[in-house]
Amino acid sequence: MNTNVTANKYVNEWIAEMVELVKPSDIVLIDGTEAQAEALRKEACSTGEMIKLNETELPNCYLHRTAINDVARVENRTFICTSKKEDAGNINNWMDPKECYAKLSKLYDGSYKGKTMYVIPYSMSVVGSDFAKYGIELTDSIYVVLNMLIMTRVGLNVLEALGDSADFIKGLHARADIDEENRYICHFPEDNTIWSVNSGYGGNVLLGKKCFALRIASYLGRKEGWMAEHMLILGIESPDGEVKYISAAFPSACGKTNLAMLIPPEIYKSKGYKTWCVGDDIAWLRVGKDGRLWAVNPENGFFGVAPGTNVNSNPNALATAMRDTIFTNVCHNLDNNTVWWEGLDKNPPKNALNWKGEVWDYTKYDKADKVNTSGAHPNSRFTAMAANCPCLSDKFNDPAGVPISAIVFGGRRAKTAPLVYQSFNWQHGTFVGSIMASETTAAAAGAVGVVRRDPMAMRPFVGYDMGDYWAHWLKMGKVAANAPKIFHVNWFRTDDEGNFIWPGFGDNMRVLMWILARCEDKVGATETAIGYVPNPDDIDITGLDISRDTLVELLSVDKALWLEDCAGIEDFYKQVGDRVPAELYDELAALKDRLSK
Ligand code: OXD
Ligand code: MN
Repeated sequence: MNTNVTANKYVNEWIAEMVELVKPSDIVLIDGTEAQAEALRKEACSTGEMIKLNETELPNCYLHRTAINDVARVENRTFICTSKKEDAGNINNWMDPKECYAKLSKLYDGSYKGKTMYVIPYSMSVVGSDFAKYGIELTDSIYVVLNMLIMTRVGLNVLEALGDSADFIKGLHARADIDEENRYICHFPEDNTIWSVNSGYGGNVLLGKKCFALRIASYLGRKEGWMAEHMLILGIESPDGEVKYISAAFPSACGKTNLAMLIPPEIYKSKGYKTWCVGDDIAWLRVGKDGRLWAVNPENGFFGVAPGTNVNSNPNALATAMRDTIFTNVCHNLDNNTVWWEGLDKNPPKNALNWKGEVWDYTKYDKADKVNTSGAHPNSRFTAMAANCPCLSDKFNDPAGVPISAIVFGGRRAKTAPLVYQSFNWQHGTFVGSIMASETTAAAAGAVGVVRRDPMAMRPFVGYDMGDYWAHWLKMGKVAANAPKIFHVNWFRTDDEGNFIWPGFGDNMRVLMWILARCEDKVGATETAIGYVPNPDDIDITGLDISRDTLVELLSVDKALWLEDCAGIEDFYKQVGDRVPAELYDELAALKDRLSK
């Protein structure tokens, strides 16, 4: 078999080695052309791997179902394989690289027999830009090829840009037996390598996304002096045409895509404000010559959660997903060959197959057992092209990226965190990011206050020790002379009955406007123990069903609750281990001190 499929000897040598391991019957180089993509779509439809949907209602859209045991990222089977365990840190799973290569080689051995190896050359960020990093993914799945064509920039121009360099990320994916007992998502940051086996689910197999653009990239960012973060990027344009950019980190499934594509409420729209989406999940940030942080979204599409997406919650995402989209694990409406998911509308299809491909009876839906009774899997997805997004920023393809005015962290806290607060400075802001957390509510689980610490929303995505990651944040604040201001928001504060108080969605812009006003020193604030909190009259609640008293409540800081939280923070820092920077312990001590006064 001819393994010289590119002009780059390092790429060819690596492919040859992998071919010897997985033993495909054929090799196909993905060239990024529409003709090749169309031929692959046809092939996937002929084997049942994908289903072509109604061309009139959903042009160029397809449905795919993963195996029932393979519907989400698997954090417990995700490993960072550094030669020293301590470099992966206590929060990551670690395996010795040699042991891991040996163990996984057995699983890969012959796994492509009778199958084609697809070679996908892809770029994260605009090809040829200062931000760009290149990868090659080898896969046995057409579904992966077609998703990568949407999510990343794929094509022969990537190989041209790579030239004869060995600087590319080597990704090997094999579906193998989709055996969950032998599923591994392994990262070898010292070797620029990712190995993924026994899965066909997006987050585990679209290796450009979490594996490369977060885990490997965060490792490279520390080495090279930049940052890879789990952040959306949003532009807010004022009536005079000036656009300011915010990047925001929220844990998975906490509304990043909704915020990234928000539609301004009438009070701002009528004045001429507009919003622009640069990214919904990942930001790469570099210090510009002006000392500001400049950000790009390294991806080229959206891998969004379908359930809950509708004309009210996120009309832009819905419009984006109405063409050229691959739907995964949603409900199939057989009457008109379209798709449906919980929360799309109030008309579940009567003649439909659920996400498992079984005949679905919508009357049996039970909120307490969504996985078994819903039409769409709760983690069902749409893979949609950024270019189809109605509010896509005209800077999306700008190789320089966009300058960030504010970084916003956000968790899901029923009581502790106020609607918004501003950190005192970069070091304190890093502390605020390090203590990010989400908790279950009484309404959801019956148990209030089960807190999962998710620093910077990066707990599952930092490719090295968490303490070192925080140290890198502190260092970046010193390098960036005009670093963004850092804020924290909480859209999820609840009343005594467990109902959300703040309306959320587009109305979150009211909070973002305060944040931008703070960045420009246009508005005051009240200094509290945890940071600067808005004066209630500075958040515009015109037209909302919220009284000033409720807003005061939303902005309140309960010192007793915060003191309790400090104990949890301390426990978490101990768990992270001895690389937690002393500056963060100083911040914790200072916080306790302020709270006790
Ligand atoms: C996630 C995602 O799991 O973006 O965070 O898919
Ligand atoms: Mn994400």
